[in-house]
Amino acid sequence: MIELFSADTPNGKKISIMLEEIGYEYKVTKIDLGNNDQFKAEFVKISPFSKIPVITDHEKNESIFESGAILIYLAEKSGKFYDKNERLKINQWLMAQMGTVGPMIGQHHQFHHYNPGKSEFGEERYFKITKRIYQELDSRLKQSKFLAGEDYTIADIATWPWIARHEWHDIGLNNFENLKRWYVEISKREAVIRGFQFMNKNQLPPQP
Ligand SMILES: N[C@@H](CCC(=O)N[C@@H](CS)C(=O)NCC(=O)O)C(=O)O
Repeated sequence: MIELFSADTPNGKKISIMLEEIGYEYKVTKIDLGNNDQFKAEFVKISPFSKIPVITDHEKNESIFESGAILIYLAEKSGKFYDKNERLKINQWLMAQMGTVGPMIGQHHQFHHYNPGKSEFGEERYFKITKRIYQELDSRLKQSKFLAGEDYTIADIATWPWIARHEWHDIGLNNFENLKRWYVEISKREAVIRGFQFMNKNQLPPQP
């Protein structure tokens, strides 16, 4: 049994989607970030930077933090979405999500969605960077069906929940034909819908 410590955010959804995709039984333990649950001593023991998501694999008595590391762990354990022959490509797109897509779009959420009007510089900077990321992903998806090649992998699972916040971004997913095609196709996968709803059964992936 896997226990998923999480919150209803793009980083949190990466792991519920993966667990649904590989068909593992899992239990969700909610970490209420607004209530500072992430700083409680018990949680910090398994999450040194006080961040969700974390999983505990109770079968092995092993806890894993950092969503990219969790995806790799679950992919290796299940033998899914992480083809041994394609790992060099998958790792690059996964690391690009971890180092660029998530952190930059996360800042766009902070300045544009949660705190508009507080910093013109921050709003402009992350709006521009997010637009660039849309363009860069669109270019990649013009040449390739999925991010790392012909197959759906953990790189797509890591990236998709960030684009699922497209309504907050005000960039216009409809203007990016290839990114939209990829987004819509993944949003129709049953496991993705179940994983997306892991904390709120009424949510559906927003369609462009
Ligand atoms: N690089 C980390 C980022 C995780 C992250 O930023 N989690 C946020 C929620 S999406 C969090 O737990 N924030 C709480 C805090 O920093 O206090 C990962 O991918 O796991």
